[in-house]
Amino acid sequence: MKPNILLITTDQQHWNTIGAFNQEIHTPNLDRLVREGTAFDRAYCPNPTCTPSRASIITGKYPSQHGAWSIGTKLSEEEHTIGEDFMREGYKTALIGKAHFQPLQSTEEHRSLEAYPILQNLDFWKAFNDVFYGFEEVELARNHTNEAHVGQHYALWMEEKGCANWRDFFVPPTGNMDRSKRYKWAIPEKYHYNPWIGERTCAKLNKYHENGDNFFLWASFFDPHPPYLVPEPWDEMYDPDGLTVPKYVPGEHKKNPPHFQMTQETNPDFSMYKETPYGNIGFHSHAGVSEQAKRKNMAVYYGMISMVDKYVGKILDRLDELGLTENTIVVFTTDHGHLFGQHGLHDKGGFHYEDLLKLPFVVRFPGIVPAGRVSHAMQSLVDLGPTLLQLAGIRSSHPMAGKDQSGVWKGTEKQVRDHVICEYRNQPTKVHQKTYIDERYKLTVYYNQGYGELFDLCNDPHELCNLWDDEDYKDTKANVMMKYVWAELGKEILPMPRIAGA
Ligand SMILES: [Ca+2]
Repeated sequence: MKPNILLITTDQQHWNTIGAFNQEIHTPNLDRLVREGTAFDRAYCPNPTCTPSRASIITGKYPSQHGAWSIGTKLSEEEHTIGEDFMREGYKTALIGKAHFQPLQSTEEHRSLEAYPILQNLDFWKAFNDVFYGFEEVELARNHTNEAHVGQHYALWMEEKGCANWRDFFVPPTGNMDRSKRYKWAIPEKYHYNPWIGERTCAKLNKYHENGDNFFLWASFFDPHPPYLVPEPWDEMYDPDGLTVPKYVPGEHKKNPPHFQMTQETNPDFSMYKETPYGNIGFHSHAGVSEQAKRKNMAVYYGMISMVDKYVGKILDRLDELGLTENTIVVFTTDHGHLFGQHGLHDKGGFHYEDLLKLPFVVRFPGIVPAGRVSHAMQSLVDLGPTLLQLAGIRSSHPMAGKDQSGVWKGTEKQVRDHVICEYRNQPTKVHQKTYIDERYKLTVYYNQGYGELFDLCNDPHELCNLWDDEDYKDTKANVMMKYVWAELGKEILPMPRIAGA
């Protein structure tokens, strides 16, 4: 019997936000997955932003290979996706929630469906039944909390549910919500996109069960990505004063590349990093967030995660009710991490700390993937494609850069990778960096720059001491640099096998 695949992702969830490992947060359903499956404590994104990382999930390639190198770009429809492999083998495929494979603006040359104004043409989405990047059925939205990008299937659903005034809960120009409102979102929970994703995912499960179909189904949640906004009671679930807030160590950026220190200034001039009309994520002042604001942000961020957890629970319950649990591989993860005060930084950008690159990552496959185990084997989101296909007994028709982790997930192999690589690029030549991470060291290089980062994750797990210019680490740096260059060569894709002597 072929296994089913249920991929559940959040957006921008810090690795240490599962209750089973962090007593300050309550996530009973994720804890259940941890109990019933294997949690990986060294899983990484290939890029700490949405489009590049999400495109890596469905292509098994790095952003420098699949071409969607930054947000604001588009994954080419020519790229092969794992959904196409699943479809070829008779699987039903669907994506519910956030795609973000395409940008918010469309041009003649680079057409985007996730763009204005088609994003909000509800009749178009009502009739939409094209295959989208290997997903036969998609039900999409594009807004994080109250953002004006609300539309597509989520808006249709709110109307179907009788929420005629849905525009009241979103900011202008789409809606009329006051932009200055933070933390408590007036939208009733029943109209929030979490129940929408939960309900529609369960509806797909019902249908697949009824028809006896194998499936590759992606439930793609939007939270806890900022803005920090969640309906009651979740906004007040956590007492801000009861949380351990991340610390900034004064002076910690002294040995870091210049953009780190600049974030701590009140009015930094980042203009030298900009070579297109589009800005660099995170390249602005991060200073001036009060202790009180940091606490409240964190409390609401945790509330957003706990709310997602409730709807993850509903999906897991439905698997149980339909008798699908035993034969379904469930993977829970996120597209990248989040900074909420660590190193004096907020949100994301070219700051390759573990907070941003490392992910929560749990796999459940009863009887096949050991239950209640924590594995230290390194994982990357580029590995998801090859691994899921392997577990389904499907050979991809196209080569991928990711590694087959199926033996590691099953516990029959200790590890298949001794490093991961994370890429980040916001401009054609500037803000172009890559990070190599192995068991102990993390090295970050910047295109055409003499500066960089070397952290010893064993002796300096909080990444406070950059060893890049440290004379005592000169040989170590040269060694790690060599390994990084090898890793770059090793991740190259062979588009076809060599089939002849000449
Ligand atoms: Ca994201």
